[in-house]
Amino acid sequence: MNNSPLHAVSEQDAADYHRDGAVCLRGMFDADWIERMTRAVDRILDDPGPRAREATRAGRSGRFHVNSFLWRWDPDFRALALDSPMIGIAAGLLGAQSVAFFYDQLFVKEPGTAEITHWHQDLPFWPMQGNDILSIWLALTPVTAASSGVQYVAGSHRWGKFYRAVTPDEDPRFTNTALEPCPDFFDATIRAEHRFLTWDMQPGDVLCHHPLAVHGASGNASSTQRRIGTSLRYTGDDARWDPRQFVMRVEGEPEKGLRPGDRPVLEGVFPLVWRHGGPSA
Ligand SMILES: O=C(O)CCC(=O)C(=O)O
Repeated sequence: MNNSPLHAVSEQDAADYHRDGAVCLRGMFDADWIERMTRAVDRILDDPGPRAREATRAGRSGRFHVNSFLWRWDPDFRALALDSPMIGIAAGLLGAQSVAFFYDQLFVKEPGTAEITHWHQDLPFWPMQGNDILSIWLALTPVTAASSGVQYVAGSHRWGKFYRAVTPDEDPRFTNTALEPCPDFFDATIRAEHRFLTWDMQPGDVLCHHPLAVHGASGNASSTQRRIGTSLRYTGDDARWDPRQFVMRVEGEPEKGLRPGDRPVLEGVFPLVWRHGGPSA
């Protein structure tokens, strides 16, 4: 099982990430990781734990399962978060003095799942501010545009927009009506005005995206192929704790150890995973 990425993050990868807000890095995890995490996901689908959400509407086919903070109780997700190629990828793309783990999410769409992933930016959901917050979406199955590959609006992280958050199950607790809704980039007229990024992926490939990159995904039109992605988020130098209204609750009571404006690094909650020139914490 590889602990460093199978390929170093290149200057070109970093340039693509900064220009477009998203980049696909191929073959970063070996087959042992994929097997281990696929087994972990099977276990979690059977016994999903406290933060699971089923985003499949009543009467619709398939299953859209969303889960989070798995690292806090599942040993395989914990290893993925704290001791895996994720760390080298985050350090390589964030270019930070140090990197801390934020949280994980799991997105499973069974074959025939109609539910889309709404177009959104991540930062409006989070009690954080800053540009140095990287999401690394690891494919655990083959993924194509038709089987719900994540799509990005190229360059949208630089628009200066902060769109209203909409969760996969449209939870009203996130709905801040003071914010502008995110346009529907599936609409052909809107679509014609933008450049989109999406990649066919193999297990072990990762997508890396900026917290303000607009992204979404179709349903899973495949009748045979489950689609599994798990997104792990890491923070770098300019990330700041910002526990405002309409944002998700973080496990581990970070409000007891952090004040607004602090760098989100906190033992047991936001663990430091890498330091420039030093051993991992
Ligand atoms: O996998 C999906 O459908 C959504 C992924 C996503 O929104 C994310 O990783 O931020």
